[in-house]
Amino acid sequence: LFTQRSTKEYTPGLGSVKSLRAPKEPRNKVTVVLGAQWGDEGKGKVVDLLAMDADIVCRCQGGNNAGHTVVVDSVEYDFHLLPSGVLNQKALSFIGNGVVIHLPGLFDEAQKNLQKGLQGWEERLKISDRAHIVFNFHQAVDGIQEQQRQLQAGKNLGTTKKGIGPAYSSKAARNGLRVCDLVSNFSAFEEKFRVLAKHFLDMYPSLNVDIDSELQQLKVYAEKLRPLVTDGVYFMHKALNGPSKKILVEGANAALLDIDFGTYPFVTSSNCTVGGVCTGLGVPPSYVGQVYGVVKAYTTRVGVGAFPTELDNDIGSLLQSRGREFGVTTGRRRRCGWLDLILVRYAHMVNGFTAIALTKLDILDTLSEIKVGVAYFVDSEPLPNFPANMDVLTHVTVKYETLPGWCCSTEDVRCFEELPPQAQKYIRFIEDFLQVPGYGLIGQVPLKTGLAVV
Ligand code: 2SA
Ligand code: GDP
Ligand code: MG
Repeated sequence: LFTQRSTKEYTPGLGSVKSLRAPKEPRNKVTVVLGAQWGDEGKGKVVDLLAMDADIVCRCQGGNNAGHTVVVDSVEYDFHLLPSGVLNQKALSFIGNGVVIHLPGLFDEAQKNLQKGLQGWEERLKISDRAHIVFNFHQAVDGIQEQQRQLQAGKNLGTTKKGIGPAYSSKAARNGLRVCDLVSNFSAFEEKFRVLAKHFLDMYPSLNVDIDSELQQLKVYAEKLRPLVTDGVYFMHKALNGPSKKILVEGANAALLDIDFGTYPFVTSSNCTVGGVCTGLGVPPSYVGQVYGVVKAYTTRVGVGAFPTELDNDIGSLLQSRGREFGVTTGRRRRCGWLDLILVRYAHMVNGFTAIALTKLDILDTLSEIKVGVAYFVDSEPLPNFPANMDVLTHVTVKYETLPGWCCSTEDVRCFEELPPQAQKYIRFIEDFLQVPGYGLIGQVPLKTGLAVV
C-alpha cells in the first residue's frame, strides 16, 4: 500500500505510474568487479575480459586517481576515467554520478588511447549529469593539503594529487559543481565557479588559480561534453528494466581504500565497496548480481599507511620487479608483501563476493615457499577483528601459514587443472579460508598473462 501511495505522489511529469514501477523480479542485474585489497589487483584486465560480451560498462566512483591497465594485441592501454570496457566497440560506457570528473584529464586520456587505436569512444560514452567536476584548483589544493599534512603531522597521505579529496569535499559541502551545471546556462555556471574558486582562495591564499583562463577552457569542454551527457538515473533504469542486457560495473581503487571501511585516514574519498555501486549509479540493491572480488596473489599498496604483511627485503623487491609494480597514474613504486587473508576476508564481509578472481599468480612462480597472513596478534593475543584504528593495525604481528612454492612457470597456463599441484593448493587454501569459490573460467579466453583462472 505504501509503495503504491508514494509512487503516485511523486510522479508528476514523469510519465505514468506504471512506467515507473520496477518489475517484480529485476530484469537485468549488474555484474560488479571490485578490488579486494589496496588497489591495482588487476580489475582493468578482469573487466576487459568480462566486457567482451557486455552491453554496458559503468564506472560508479573515484576519478582519474584510478589507473587500470589492459593489454590487447600487445598494445598497453591505461584507463583512469574511461571504463576499461570502452575498448569493446559493441558496448556503451557509462560514467555515473558517483564519479568525479576532471575534464582535461578525461579528454587527454581519450586522446592518448586514440593514438594507440581506441576508436569511436565518443559514440559509446555516456556521462551522468549528476557527476561532480574536478577543477584545476581542486588538484592544486590536493598538493597543498599534502604539503600541509607533511609539515603539520610529519606524514602525508600519499594521494595521487588528482584533486579527488578536495572535489568530494566540495560535493559534501554542497558547493560543488556538476556536469548538469556546466552544460546548462554558462553564465550561471560561471557565477558559481567564481564563488567556489574564491572559497578555496580564502582557505589557501598561496593557491595559484587563473580563474578566467580556466573558465575559457571550461567553455570549450562544455561543448565537447554536451552530446555525451545523459540523465544517469533514467539511463540505468532503462538499461536494467529493458530488453536483456549484460551490464558490468568496474570498481576503482579498492575495499581497503574505501572512505568508510578502508584504512582511514589513508584512504581515498569515495566508497569503493559494493554500496558505492548503488549510490554511484542509482541502481537499487536488488539489481546487484554477481560481485567479483579481484585479489592479487600477494599484496601491494601505493601511498602511505599501515601494511602488516609488507616485505622490506629481497622478496619484496622481487615481487615489485617481477610484478612491475609501479603506479599507473603516478608511476610510484608500489610497496609489496605477502597475501593478507585477514584483510581480504574483511573486504569479503563488506562486499559479499560471490566469487574471487585471483590475479598475478605467475609472479610467485620463482619462490620455493610462499607465506600467507592468516591472523593478527597484538601483545601475543589474537585480534578477533580487522581493526578500525590504524595505530592498532600498525602494531599487529602477523601469523603466517607457509605453503610450498611451485618453482615453474604458470604464465601459459589457461585452466586450473594445468596448474602445478602446489599452485592448486595455494588457490584452494585461499578459497577455504575465505569460503568464496574461485571464478571458474573467465570465458575460455586465452589470457596473455597468468590470471589464475580459479
Ligand atoms: P587519492 O588520490 O586521494 O585517491 O589518494 C588517496 C589514497 O588512495 C590511494 N590510491 C590508489 N592506490 C592504488 N592505486 C591507485 N591508482 C593508481 C594505480 C595509483 C598510482 O593504478 O596505480 O598511479 O599511484 C590509487 N589511487 C588512489 C593513494 O595511494 C592514497 O593512499
Ligand atoms: P587495476 O587498477 O586493479 O586495474 O590494476 P592495474 O592495472 O593498476 O595493475 C595491475 C597490473 O597487473 C597491470 O599492469 C596488469 O596488466 C597486470 N596483470 C593483471 N593480471 C595479471 C596476471 O595475472 N599476471 C601478470 N603478470 N600481470 C597481470
Ligand atoms: Mg590501478
